[in-house]
Amino acid sequence: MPSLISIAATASLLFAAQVYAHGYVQEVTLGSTKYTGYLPYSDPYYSTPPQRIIRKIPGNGPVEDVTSIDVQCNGWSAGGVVGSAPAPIYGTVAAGATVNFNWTEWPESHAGPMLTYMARAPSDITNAVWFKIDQSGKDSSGRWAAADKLVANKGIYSIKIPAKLKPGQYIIRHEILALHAAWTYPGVQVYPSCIQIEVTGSGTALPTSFVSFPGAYTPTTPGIVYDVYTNTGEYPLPGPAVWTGGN
Ligand SMILES: *[C@@H]1O[C@H](CO)[C@@H](O)[C@H](O)[C@H]1NC(C)=O
Ligand SMILES: [Cu+2]
Repeated sequence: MPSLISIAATASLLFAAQVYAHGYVQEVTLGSTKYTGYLPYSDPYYSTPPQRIIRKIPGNGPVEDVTSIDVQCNGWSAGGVVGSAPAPIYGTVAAGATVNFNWTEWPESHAGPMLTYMARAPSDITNAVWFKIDQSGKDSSGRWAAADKLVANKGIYSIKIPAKLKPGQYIIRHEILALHAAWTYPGVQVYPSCIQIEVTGSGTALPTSFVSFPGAYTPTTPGIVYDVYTNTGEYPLPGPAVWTGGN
């Protein structure tokens, strides 16, 4: 283990994290291999930073401007933390395998959907290169992917890498949209996480339509603006349809 420069600074930041109580992906399991996520309250304090497959994030707080570059991979560009900066390594996973995202304790108040995109690398990920592989909003009994199901499942959300996806390097962009203040805009809280992977297998499928981040969501997109307290109707999941060609 690399040594911590400042235990005290880390401890006080961890305390702050609990006070604000939002969240991020702290661990990801690709098939059967577990990878620790980028831990914003301890990784920066190591003299030799641990190498992660998840791109750096500024903390456990949200991105609230859906038109900002920060919405891509979770950054705080005003504070000099560009979430889209490449991570040093990537994980390996077979097409068709399960990916488990392990979120830090998610606040019950933060209701909203969970959506997962991928982009094939290398590419300029500010272009329209993203396709959606999974989404989960509100079910017919009013239970949300986050927080209801996520909390019941001990912070784990699972997806599958499309089984016929062409092998190669990709970025997974997994996110929660917290809607507790989204009756107006700004209000939605975006919690994206970008994970670098190499997909193995013999598939040949690739999607043909793509969206960009920023771009896929606008301040007037249904589902970006949504009143969770009074709207008992179906939740309109924002972004494109899920690409099913890889299954
Ligand atoms: C999620 O990650 C944390 C931190 O590594 C770990 O303590 C916890 O057991 C993990 N949760 C599950 C359900 O594996
Ligand atoms: Cu919060």
